[in-house]
Amino acid sequence: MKKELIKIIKEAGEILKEGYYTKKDITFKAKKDLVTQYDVAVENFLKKKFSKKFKDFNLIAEESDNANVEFNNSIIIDPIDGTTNFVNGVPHTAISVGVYKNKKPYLAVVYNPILDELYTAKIGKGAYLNGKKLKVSNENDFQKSLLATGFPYTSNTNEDDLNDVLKKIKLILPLCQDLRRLGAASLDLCYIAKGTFEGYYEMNLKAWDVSAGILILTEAGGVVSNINGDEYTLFEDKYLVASNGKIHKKFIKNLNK
Ligand code: LIP
Repeated sequence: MKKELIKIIKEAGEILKEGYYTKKDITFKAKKDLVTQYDVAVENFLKKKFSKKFKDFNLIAEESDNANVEFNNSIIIDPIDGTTNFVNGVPHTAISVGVYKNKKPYLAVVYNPILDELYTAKIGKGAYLNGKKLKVSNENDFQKSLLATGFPYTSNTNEDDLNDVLKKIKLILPLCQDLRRLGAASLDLCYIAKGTFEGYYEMNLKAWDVSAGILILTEAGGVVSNINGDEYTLFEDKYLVASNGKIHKKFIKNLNK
């Protein structure tokens, strides 16, 4: 299944790439939450191919109505993660696809066709970037750790969320090396997997933002949890906290100070 999945996602990458260099029609799903004709085109392409090839899986996708779709055995699709980057010509954007069996991650692909970076993972078989095995960093000093975060669209409309975003930045920033906001959650997780970042946290993520990145990171030796340090539950937990594992306890402690 992995080979076929990658082949299809690489083909879809051509649509993303074409769109990246073309003028786009932009509509707003909500304040600040963009969608273009390319998000829809990539999603439709993937759904059409997956429904033919992988009949045993339900398809859950960002631009679709997923109301009555069962999660158990599913392929969770973000056609363009980092849409704001995509629209503005920031080359940090990717197609993210996570395959779940009995609600557990099974296969994952995150593909940035602009930088030609293909991250893949299979449960128990490791994580790879363009075929090269990935391993998280060995840094265990929180003060020397480069972290990333994201600002959910809801923080622009919900004052409690905005206050929480600001509160956590105030807590974390003085304690770590620095804090990045690159704008694509799937890639943030891959960047920990390859040892670039030590950690990442964000609230209100959607399943498609992280369905693939979670497996890529854990297969590279990293850890994903909720804000209490317990198992992160897709579709349910408010916060996702991810790290190289070595700083995780400290990370959880510092986020909750
Ligand atoms: C976005 C992300 C971004 C995050 C936003 C949003 P989209 O996904 O990956 O990093 O901060 O909350 O979920 O909308 O570009 O697919």
